[in-house]
Amino acid sequence: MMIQTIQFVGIILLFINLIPSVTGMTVNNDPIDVRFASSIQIDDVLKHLNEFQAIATASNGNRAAKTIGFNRTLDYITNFLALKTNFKVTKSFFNLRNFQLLRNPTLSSTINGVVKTHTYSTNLAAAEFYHVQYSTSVTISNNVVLTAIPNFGCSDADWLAAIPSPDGLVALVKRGDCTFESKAILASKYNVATLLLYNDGSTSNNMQPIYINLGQNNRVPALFLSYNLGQSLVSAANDPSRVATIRLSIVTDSALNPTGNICADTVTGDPTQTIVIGSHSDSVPAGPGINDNGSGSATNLALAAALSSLLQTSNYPAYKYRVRFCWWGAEELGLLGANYHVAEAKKASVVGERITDYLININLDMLGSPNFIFGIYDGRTTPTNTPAAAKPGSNKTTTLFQSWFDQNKLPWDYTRFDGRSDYGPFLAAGVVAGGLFSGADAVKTTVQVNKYATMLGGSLGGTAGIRQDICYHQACDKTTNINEFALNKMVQATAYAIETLGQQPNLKSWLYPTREIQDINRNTPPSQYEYDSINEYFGLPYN
Ligand SMILES: *[C@@H]1O[C@H](CO)[C@@H](O)[C@H](O)[C@H]1NC(C)=O
Ligand SMILES: *[C@@H]1O[C@H](CO)[C@@H](O)[C@H](O)[C@H]1NC(C)=O
Ligand SMILES: CC(=O)N[C@H]1CO[C@H](CO)[C@@H](O)[C@@H]1O
Repeated sequence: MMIQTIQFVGIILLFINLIPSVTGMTVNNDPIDVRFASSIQIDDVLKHLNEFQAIATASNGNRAAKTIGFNRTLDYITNFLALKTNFKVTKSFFNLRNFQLLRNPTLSSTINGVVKTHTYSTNLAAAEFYHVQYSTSVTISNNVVLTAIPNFGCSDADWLAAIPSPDGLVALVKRGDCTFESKAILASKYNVATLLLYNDGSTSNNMQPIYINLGQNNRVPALFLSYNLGQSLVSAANDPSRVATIRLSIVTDSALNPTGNICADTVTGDPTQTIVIGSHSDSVPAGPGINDNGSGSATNLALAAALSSLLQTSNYPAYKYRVRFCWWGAEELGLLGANYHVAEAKKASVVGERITDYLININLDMLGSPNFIFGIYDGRTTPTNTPAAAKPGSNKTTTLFQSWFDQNKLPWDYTRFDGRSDYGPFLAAGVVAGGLFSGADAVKTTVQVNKYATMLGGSLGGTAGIRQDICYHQACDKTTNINEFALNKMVQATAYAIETLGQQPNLKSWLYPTREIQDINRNTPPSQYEYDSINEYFGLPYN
């Protein structure tokens, strides 16, 4: 995985860097054609939001992945694209696994004939063990021998050194040194009956079991043990004078649900230089998801239709680059749609489908928050695992959005660029990213309200001390939860960004300036871990 990233950086470094003097407002000093930005109509966006609302109303109140409301959303998007664009539309399905405990897991140990039943509790301070998200099901009713994996179970060497060999046994592995996912992958490779992870006891906070998520791709049954329980089982397993065995059961619903991504490509433009505009098509189960993130999806649809008709206008300059609009499934469950797409692109060899064919990912998530900010992802603060290649371009994309708000005398704010939306997997794969965000559960500050009121006029300043979206992830995230003024500006800003990028004479060298990338590489050696752990997206402990 890491090798791939380095190769990608390598390819980028080969591009001749012309460093065009593009500020975002001109192309070779010619003003850009801004017909896209000015042609886009807020009503076209609102129309889609009303349709999404109608779908949710007719589908148990939401449009979440794995539900009929989500499927109807995908049908609506595909039908609209077929009717209103000449784009090439592709729907690709991936399997989404359920994870639901059907009953509490059980665990007992037998050491030299002494049976102990261990305590499961959702109160982690009282629990000796806890379930692991995406563990598979298992029932071990005969006594299966325990084996302790040396060190942290992070390398083949650790697993090969275990006595007895872990094949078919229950394996104990201590927290630390690598991600829990890496440990689980090795556990699966060495064919364990169950993986028992345990806390490391390094501080008083590291005694009890913790909640971890091994991700959709996990293939082993697993539990998480307290340090004390883990330690006592390790001592027994390592003591030749004792016989240590385990009985346990983990019963989950892990049914597979096919979930779709939709992408729609312009029929013109170089497929090896693609601009990807992404948004997510699912809502949370709690509500219709009209702001989160119907606003992004609806904007994406309106942009696709407007660009399709402009590009068929004879006097509108054709873009040198292909533009691909995508609607990712299952963002709310951990960026699964975008993650799947990027993972496939890393493996792909078909021209136009490879990760190296992507120049930039613009992400549209929440765009019409009622107590909005004009948030621009802050490209100066890419997550630490971002390859150098993606950094300068991400910062330039931030500046590009800022220039539109500045030209239009509108306020704006930087917003966190921490990888926790669908652009995360692209950025981690070395693709430049950027986008807009109108605010979720953060509180709008007095400073912000004053700034927005001064620049926009009193009532548009919003309300200090309340959240930017009071209906975030709730049933009230309906069409009434949209600030149309804010959404309108966000839509125009996005169209402007796409239009400016599309009209660059050499977008590749603008986004991937060789010298700056080399400087960053010289100062910061590439990070060791590939960013594809679901735990990292959610900030969960991962080692
Ligand atoms: C959604 O569509 C997929 C793919 O066609 C199908 O397998 C699944 O059963 C549908 N889900 C629901 C809840 O209708
Ligand atoms: C980001 O861009 C701004 C404006 O173009 C520039 O002043 C700043 O130095 C850049 N920061 C980084 C970290 O690249
Ligand atoms: C940018 C943004 O905040 N988008 C939100 C869309 O939905 C996901 C999951 O609900 C949130 O985590 C994101 O914050």
